[in-house]
Amino acid sequence: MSELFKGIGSIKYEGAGSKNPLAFHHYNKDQVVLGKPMKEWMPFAMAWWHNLCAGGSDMFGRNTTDKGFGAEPGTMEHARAKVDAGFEFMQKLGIEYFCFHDVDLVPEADDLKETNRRLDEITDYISVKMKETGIKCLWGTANMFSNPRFMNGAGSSNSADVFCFAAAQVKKALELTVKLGGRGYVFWGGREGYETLLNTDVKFEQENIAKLMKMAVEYGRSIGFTGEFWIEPKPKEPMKHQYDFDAATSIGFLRQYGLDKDFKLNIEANHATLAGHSFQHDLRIAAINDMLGSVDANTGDLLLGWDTDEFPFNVYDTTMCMYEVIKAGGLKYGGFNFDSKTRRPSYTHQDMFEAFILGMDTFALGLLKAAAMIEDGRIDAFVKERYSSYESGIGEKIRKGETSLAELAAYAEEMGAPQLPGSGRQEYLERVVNEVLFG
Ligand code: XUL
Ligand code: CO
Repeated sequence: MSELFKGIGSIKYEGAGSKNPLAFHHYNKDQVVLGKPMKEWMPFAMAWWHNLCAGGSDMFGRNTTDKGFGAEPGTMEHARAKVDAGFEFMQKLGIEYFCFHDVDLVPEADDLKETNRRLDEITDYISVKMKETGIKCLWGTANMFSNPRFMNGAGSSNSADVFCFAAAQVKKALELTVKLGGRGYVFWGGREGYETLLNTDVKFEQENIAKLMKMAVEYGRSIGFTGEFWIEPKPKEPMKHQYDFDAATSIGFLRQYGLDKDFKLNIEANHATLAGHSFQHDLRIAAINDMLGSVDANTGDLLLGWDTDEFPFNVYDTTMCMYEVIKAGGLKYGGFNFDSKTRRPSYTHQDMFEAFILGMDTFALGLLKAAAMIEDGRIDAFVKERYSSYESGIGEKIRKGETSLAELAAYAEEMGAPQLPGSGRQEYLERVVNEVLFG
């Protein structure tokens, strides 16, 4: 196998002063931060679909990037060329994990048996590459949204036959995830939602999605999948409304159907902002419910307002992300999957490398700055002080659940009017953040 990314060697850490576009300026994989090397805080992953498949096309124009890697697209030769390209790419960047959908790996055949045979063949090849390089699988999933058969959803489809096809894809994708030693299995419900309530039985559809997930858990555990299942919330796009709207909605769904023991969440930055939240918000909601499984690392553009899947660039966002991740004690099974693609005009192979370097450096800065915020201590101290009225007296009784409405009312009557609750000091706190970031 010959080198595909000629002229690009392995990417090294050169430090903040370097101007070399093909070097890390902040991501220093073995640098210890709060007791753990950077690479352990942030197991980075390459998304097969964006990096090896997406060619820069959009609704208005065809591909700008050549992702043939020397082979004819739509062939098994091309599928193998993508494996070669992917492993060379990950090795050069020091990326230790990848994530995949079934149909990212091979061209889908007309019948399922042939697609599955192709998947067996390609994963044999991927397994060899994994052994050779030490690169691992972070998570697998089934694409149940691209093929026209899934126009009304997969688990939520009105067609029982489509539901069966989805079940078959989930079964196979789980087998592949186990074969490749994946740490997680993702359900992103791209078309699990509706376009109009006029034709939709929401309750029935949600029950069916839960049934599909339950069967996936049972089957996955029966074939030795010991990792975590993750729902990846997203409010809309492609559907007008998607059932896994955001972290809070997905957690409610998992609890309602008894799936919360096996499932956690895969939080994607661009999905959180589409839901009208910040990335940090959905991470926090997941974390406080012990549901923070993994992260799809990207960013949207608030001026555009759709799922642009850009490489992370905003250090405030990655700082607040890593602040949540550190506070949650890190990700147990999960990682940071760059569900991100280069912009349409960034069409060269070098752009692919520079995009990952941007993402990894932006997260490294985020980790360093979040650790500094925690070590600085002013924000934690402020939050603690802000709730200090619950440390003693009547507040302590409320906190411990040792009081009643009648007792509180009597207390309030005695007190007269409470004082104002103390300034939130947002501007001060934001200045603290800036101070930590910029000195
Ligand atoms: C789509 C998206 C998916 C999932 C996996 O918005 O994020 O790529 O991550 O299906
Ligand atoms: Co994603």
